[in-house]
Amino acid sequence: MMKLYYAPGTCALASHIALEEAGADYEAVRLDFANKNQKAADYLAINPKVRVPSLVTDQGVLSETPALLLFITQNYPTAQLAPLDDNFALAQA
Ligand SMILES: N[C@@H](CCC(=O)N[C@@H](CS)C(=O)NCC(=O)O)C(=O)O
Repeated sequence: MMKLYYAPGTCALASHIALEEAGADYEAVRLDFANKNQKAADYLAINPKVRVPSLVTDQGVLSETPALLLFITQNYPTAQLAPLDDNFALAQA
């Protein structure tokens, strides 16, 4: 199962919404920035950029929001999160 690492009030919300809208099977892992969870060694092993979001997949870790959104969109086409039959329209989205 995929794991989304996020922190409240951050740009990870976009990926979180996309996973929910897609009906994806995933676990959301909340990081507490006030307690510097993003700097913990176990998280740095997932994302050395010290940032959220991170999406752990069977194929590896994605850690840039546009990449996560494209990956989710392409992997759940029936959710129709963005147009997949028009590359320009997809880029605009
Ligand atoms: N280029 C990254 C930016 C990620 C980013 O800047 N995340 C912020 C939250 S929006 C973060 O994790 N900051 C860490 C911190 O404040 O310590 C993306 O598009 O996902």
